[in-house]
Amino acid sequence: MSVLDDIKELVEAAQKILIVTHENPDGDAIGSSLGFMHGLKKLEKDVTVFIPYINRMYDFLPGREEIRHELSDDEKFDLCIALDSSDIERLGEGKKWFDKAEKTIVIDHHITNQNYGDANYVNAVACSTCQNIIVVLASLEVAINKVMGTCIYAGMLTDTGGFRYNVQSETFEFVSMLLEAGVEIAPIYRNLFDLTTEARTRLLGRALERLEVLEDGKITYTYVTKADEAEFNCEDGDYENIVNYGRNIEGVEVSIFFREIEEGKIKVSLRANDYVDVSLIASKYAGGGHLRAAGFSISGSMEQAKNIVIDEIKKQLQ
Ligand SMILES: [Mn+2]
Repeated sequence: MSVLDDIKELVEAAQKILIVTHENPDGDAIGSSLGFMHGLKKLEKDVTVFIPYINRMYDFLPGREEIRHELSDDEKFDLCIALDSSDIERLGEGKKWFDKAEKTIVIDHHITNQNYGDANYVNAVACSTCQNIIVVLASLEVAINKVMGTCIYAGMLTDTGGFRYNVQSETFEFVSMLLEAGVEIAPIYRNLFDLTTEARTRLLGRALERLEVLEDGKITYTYVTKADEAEFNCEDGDYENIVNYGRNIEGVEVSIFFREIEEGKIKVSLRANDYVDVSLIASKYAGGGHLRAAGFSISGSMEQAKNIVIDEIKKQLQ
């Protein structure tokens, strides 16, 4: 029996089904959860999606209002399905419910997946968990409709950075199926990539005004303070993506973004384009990240943080 048969058997045997996903859920986590919820409902299952916190950029997704942010201790589920989470710890609050469920299924696309369910469908070639959901729904003989397709497309779009990364020819065959189901892609793109708020735009404007370019155009940096965020009534996360504006300037290798978290504490975000390994400096300051995208916090004033970090980056450029 294939794992898809195992999943079918587990789903058929269950009535009350819980879907959980990883902490700090992204478009793929939320899209796959909602897309699969809509699909399982077609099989007349009683489906609950539990995600403690969701950024409001995902509010447009159909079924968003059904997501539960809390569960009470006496609730019981026949089956718990973990989506887009490579290990059980990443489920955060969802872990407890995964542990408690009678049976469990894991659907994911991370090559590092720990296969922690009773049945594990992990296809790491897929661009997203959402793409794997299309396969699982087909094996459950659920026809994808516009509502399911909209959620699934959102996950495929975000996990591939707008179909730039981790994409294969089959990715577009799956997208083609979603278009056949009636999915309208323009509003999804607008909601996820273009739509912003006044606060976010004003904070970005302040940061761009302050942008400095150093070392023959190879380094750029800017910053925002707590006072800036208060002035524009910013929400948490409104500063995200500012660092990429510097990175996108022609000739820039490293973009640095400083953000005052509290008095005497500065968060530093680093982005590189081609050859500087920004994870080196991040690990020196107990931060984390990847070769070309990393971050860490540093104690001191904004001026001190700027001097230290810019010096480090200059050294790496030599
Ligand atoms: Mn994913």
